[in-house]
Amino acid sequence: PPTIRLADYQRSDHLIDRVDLDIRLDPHASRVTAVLALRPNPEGVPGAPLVLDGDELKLVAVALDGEVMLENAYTATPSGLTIHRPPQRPFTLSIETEIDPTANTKLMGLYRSSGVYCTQCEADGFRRITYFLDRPDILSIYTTRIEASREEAPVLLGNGNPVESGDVPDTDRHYAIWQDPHPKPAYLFAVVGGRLGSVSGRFTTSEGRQVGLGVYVEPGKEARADYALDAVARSMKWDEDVFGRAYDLDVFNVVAVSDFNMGAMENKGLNIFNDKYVLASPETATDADYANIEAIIAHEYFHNWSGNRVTCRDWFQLCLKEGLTVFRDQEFSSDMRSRAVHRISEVRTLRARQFPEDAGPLAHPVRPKQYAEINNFYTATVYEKGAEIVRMLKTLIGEESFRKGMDRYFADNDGTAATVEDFLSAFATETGRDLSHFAQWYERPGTPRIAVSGHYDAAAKTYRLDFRQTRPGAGADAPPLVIPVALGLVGEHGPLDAKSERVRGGVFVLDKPKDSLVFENVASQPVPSLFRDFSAPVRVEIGLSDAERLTLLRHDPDAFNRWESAQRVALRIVIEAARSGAQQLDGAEGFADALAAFLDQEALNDPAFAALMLALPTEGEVASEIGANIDPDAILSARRRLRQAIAARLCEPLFALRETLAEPAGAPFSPDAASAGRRAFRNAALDLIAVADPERGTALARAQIADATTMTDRLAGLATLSQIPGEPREIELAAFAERYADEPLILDKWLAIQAAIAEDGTLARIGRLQQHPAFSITNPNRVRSLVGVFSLSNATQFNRADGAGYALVAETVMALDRRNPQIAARLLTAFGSWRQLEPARRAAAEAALRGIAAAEGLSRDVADIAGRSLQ
Ligand code: HT7
Ligand code: ZN
Repeated sequence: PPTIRLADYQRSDHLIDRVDLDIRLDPHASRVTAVLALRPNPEGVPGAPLVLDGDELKLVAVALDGEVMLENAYTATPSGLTIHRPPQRPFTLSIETEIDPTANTKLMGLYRSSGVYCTQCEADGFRRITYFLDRPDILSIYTTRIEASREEAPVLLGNGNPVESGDVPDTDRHYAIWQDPHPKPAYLFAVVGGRLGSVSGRFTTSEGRQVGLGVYVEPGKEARADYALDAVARSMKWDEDVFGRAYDLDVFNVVAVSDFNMGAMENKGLNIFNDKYVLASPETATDADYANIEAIIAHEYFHNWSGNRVTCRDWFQLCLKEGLTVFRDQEFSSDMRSRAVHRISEVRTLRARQFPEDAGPLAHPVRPKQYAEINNFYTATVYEKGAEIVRMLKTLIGEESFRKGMDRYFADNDGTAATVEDFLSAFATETGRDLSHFAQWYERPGTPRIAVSGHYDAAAKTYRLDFRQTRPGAGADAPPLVIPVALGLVGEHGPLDAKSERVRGGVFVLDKPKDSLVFENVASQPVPSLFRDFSAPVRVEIGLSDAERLTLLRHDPDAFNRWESAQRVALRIVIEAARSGAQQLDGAEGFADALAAFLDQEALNDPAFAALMLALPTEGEVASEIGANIDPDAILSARRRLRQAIAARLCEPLFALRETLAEPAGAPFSPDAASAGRRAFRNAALDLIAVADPERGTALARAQIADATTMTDRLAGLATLSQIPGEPREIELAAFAERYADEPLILDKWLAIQAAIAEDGTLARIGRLQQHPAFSITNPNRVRSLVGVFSLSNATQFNRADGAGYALVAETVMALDRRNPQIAARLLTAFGSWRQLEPARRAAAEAALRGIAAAEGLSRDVADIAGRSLQ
């Protein structure tokens, strides 16, 4: 497939000021008439042909300034419409196309999901609706008339504000007209038509605008939409309070659909969501679901400014909206919940998804320089590492300057399509700083490594830290990165008040390949606490002993580093045990004792944080830390042994804490962070009790499944039981499936639990589940829950030495490719770390990848991932 390069960016030769759409919805033959008000771009090439994008389109008619065009004046194919000699003045082009939304299994463009018409246009789906200049720097004002059978689609929604609606005389059809006054790129266009229930609310903006809020869901599920509606109102308020951003239309609607390629989409005034991220009730949704709904509602809403009012010039600038908006939603969730707990979960996500991506063949800069298929660049690097860059910028320039820079960015670029340079220049102007060096973060792939060594001079009472930064794969001439290192010193009895003139506001800026700093007045040998709050997305190499790390666990005022210290000790133990195979784990007892002391003092004060302390690094994190010659079986076994050692030591205290933290009978449900934290701790405790004593764990888990009043507890009981082979597990799994037979989103959790069982029988189990009525290859949520979870969260079975795990995923990729290439390609990214495996598995994974790469008729999406993975 052709490669598109950032360096080749050229302005469009034509502009589209207005778009008038008439969309007549029909299950198989929807008709779209687009009237485009075009003009030559004064900054483009005069007289250039007008080349409009299309994708699987059928042209019905085309007219220029109202006159039917002669056939030799244009060329139309399913993938494009070229007007050979467009007028050198403003003109209108009317284009009629016909589409079959029912046959649209790619879920891009206009499609039907459970009888509901909806659209998905990012990144390049609008061209599947009509011929267009489908690029984000073409901003137009849209008016949309939607028409449908009143019976089939009583609800008709579009972007902007509703202006008119009524019946189509002498038919069973009706229409609605929507007008969006804000110029937008085509990727933000949306319509919805269907039989939907809704809940509604109102919000008055800081500017006095009365906004009608609506959340539309499958009829009968309205009660499950209240939490999402509330999250919309809280997001609106937060963006006003924290970023000074008010909403700018009279309505804001959210629609939940059940077939959706990603989480949600920020179409102007009409956000469309995967129903998984809207629907919630205590009986059906877990605490994690509630937190995700809150975060994703906020994320899509925040795009209204970071993405919609200021959009991207081209898709290379994707991080400009996504990284920034992830940063904004992370801040929102931190304000709504516990900041420390949230930060830890952000870093866990980054390490689980982005670090491996950055270490493998799919690594790319946060702002890629080239792509073959843009849909493959909605990655953890663009989103999560992109957010970390914004966070580092804030750390470097300080809170006040950051807010001023953001205000300037929005003011200077409102209504335009911007670049990363525009973003940084707002902060450079505001602070008078040169940020060109900092901009390197957008350009270089790979996770930097920071080697640190500490030297205490007892006589001089000074402590020196030497830093050295390297980026894997970067040549010696590669410029160093600007890295904010938030740090402090900790002593045997607590934090030390030592000062260094190079540390301002608790932050040292490392912007050279090597640098040192000296703390004065250090009374005794300290332990350095580095990269507090994970102040930069780097790997740190420092030779601290377990004892030093456990000092940080006890005394570091930085909650993130307390947790991090425990993780580091656990990683050291697991990695050594995986390498040696030794049954005896060196240091496990001391670690378990430290955890016991921590629990004793703090579990009751902050159960959510305590639950995170109990969670050992995942098998994936251990593998990513080892980095080469990985044997997943050895990692699983070593990690299990450490869990057993900890569980044996903590079993009784955990049992007692679990009782103390039990909700009083009849207590009302709340999804808030405090209640969720108590549930998280109780369930982490249950899991460890079951490790120490499977019989007792089985009894407790079964009782919890039977008595649970929340989905969090019922599912946690089932998850614990799923790790204990035997009849009770199979009985409870079957009962759960029966109980929730009509709840696809709950059965997704049931599929996921089984896909993650680290046992030889899982492959056969998955084979059976693929035939189960709960599974469907046509629904992305089902595929992600079964095959996606298997590939990402079941390291030993996906990486089976006989290659059968790879074969299962490869077969699913191939079965999906024609139907939904985006989902197929995403599934295939599970092979991204294949080069780091031990030789036998590496060979098996490579063979599976080569088999896919050699297949005929691959989509661009899958061909791109397979090709890059093998590079
Ligand atoms: N901006 C959106 C990204 C997106 C997407 C969403 C649904 C289906 C296909 C999609 N392609 C790209 C979602 C977001 O990150 O906010
Ligand atoms: Zn986004």
